This record gives sequence, C-alpha cells and structure tokens, in this order.
Amino acid sequence: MKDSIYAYPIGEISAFKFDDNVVSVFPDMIQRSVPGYSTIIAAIGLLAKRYAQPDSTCYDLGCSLGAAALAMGAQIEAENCCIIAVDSSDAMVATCRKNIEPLTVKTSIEVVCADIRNFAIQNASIVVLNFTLQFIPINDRLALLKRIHDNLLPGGVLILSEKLNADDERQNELQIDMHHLFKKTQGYSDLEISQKRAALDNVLIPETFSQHQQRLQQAGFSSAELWFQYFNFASLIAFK
Ligand code: GEK
Repeated sequence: MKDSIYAYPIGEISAFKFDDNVVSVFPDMIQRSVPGYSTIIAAIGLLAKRYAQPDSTCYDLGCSLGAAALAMGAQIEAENCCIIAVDSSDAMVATCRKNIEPLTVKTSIEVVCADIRNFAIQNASIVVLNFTLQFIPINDRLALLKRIHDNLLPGGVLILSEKLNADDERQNELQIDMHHLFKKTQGYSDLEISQKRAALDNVLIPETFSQHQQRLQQAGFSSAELWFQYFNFASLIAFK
C-alpha cells in the first residue's frame, strides 16, 4: 500500500508512532524515505553469510517487518544458527510474524515483541540495528551497545545503520536538502515531507558518525567503520 499518511494538512501533528497505520504502508514508506534501504538490506544478507557462526544466534533488533532478518535467513550457511527478530511495536510484530511464519528458511526466525533495552542478548555472532538506535533515547544508547558488545562471541559483529548529522553545518544542510530532493523524486510532496519531519522531531534523534564511533569504542568495540553512505543515511560495521 502507498504511504499517504502525511499527504493532507494535519491540524496538530502528533509524535510519530509505529502503529497500525504505519505498519500498513511501511514497506513503501521506508523504501521511499531511506536512500539505499534495499541495498543495505541485501548487504546485511551478505554480511550474515560471512559472519554467522555455527551454533550461534543472529539478532535483528527493531526488526519492523523483518526485512533484515529475512535477508540474513536467506544467506546464512553456518549450521545450527537461529535468528531472533525483536520489535516493541505490537502492530509491527503481528504483521512481521504473518510475513515470516509461512516461509521455510534453513535458519529459523523467531519474532519477539519486546523493548530491546531490556531484551536478553546471548551467544550472538551478528547483531543488526538497522535504523533502530536513532529511536532509542540518547541516554540509553551506551548501555544497550555495551550489552550487545558483551554478549557477542569472539569474532562477532554489530551492523549499525543510522540517519546521520554532519559535523559541518553547510555539509549538514546539503545532506538534508539532498534527502528532501530524494523524497520528492520518490513522489512525496513538500507538505508530506514537512509534516513527516515535524512528526519525527524528538522521536528520531540523529547523531554524527564520530559520536557513534566514540560511543561504540566506549562500549568496548575494537573498530567501527562505515561500509555504506547515501546522503545522510549510513551503515557501519563494528567488530567486537
Ligand atoms: C528494517 N530494522 O526494515 N525496542 C524495540 N524496537 C524498537 C524500539 C525499542 N525500544 N524503539 C523503536 N523500535 C527495520 C527498520 S524502523 C526504522 C527499523 C524507520 C522499533 C520500531 O517499532 C520500528 O519498528 C523500528 O524500531 C524502527 O530494516 O522506520 O525509520
């Protein structure tokens, strides 16, 4: 279904929520809003092929409809792995389960409704946070990343995709303008772009690449580098 949630003038714009309305248009919304989304999803599958360890668990945290979990499931060759996909939105989890349950994949996928800030991570070879950390309050981010780091196996990786701020103000303006141009070419109107932006204000909180890199180092990761960027949307990989 086409996303037209912000197509008409809304008197008072309320904070963005991952509710039934959003779930019903989510694949279209994320595809037309996040430059490079499908490239990142496909690459998460390839990274999972390389990094999934036998007898380990791979996590998709903030899984929405399970795109990253499915990409991993299609590519993992290591024996006796399982994938756990977690989201705190009941609406997302219900539709994610419906999408995933009928499929037969070599690596099983379990879908759990939970807040990832309290969800136990164990025996992990890969953890994916694909555009999820940006929705976690800034003060809770370090504790979550520490817990992920501590429960990764030796050789384990975190794949972290985020909307970024640039350090330089002119670069930041350019990135924001280019993102809006991307959305316009995807068919969103100026009204849709500005109303969505208002709804996401203080809900999606972007940081700079160096803020992420420093926090990952503080959490214990030995290295964190970008492997992809398209305007202000980027993905990085961090090694335990
Ligand atoms: C994809 N990864 O398609 N606990 C669990 N889930 C949460 C929490 C939390 N504390 N906070 C937010 N979420 C997906 C896309 S969308 C990104 C991720 C976007 C969930 C929230 O319910 C939503 O489903 C997801 O994080 C963010 O690869 O829409 O821009």
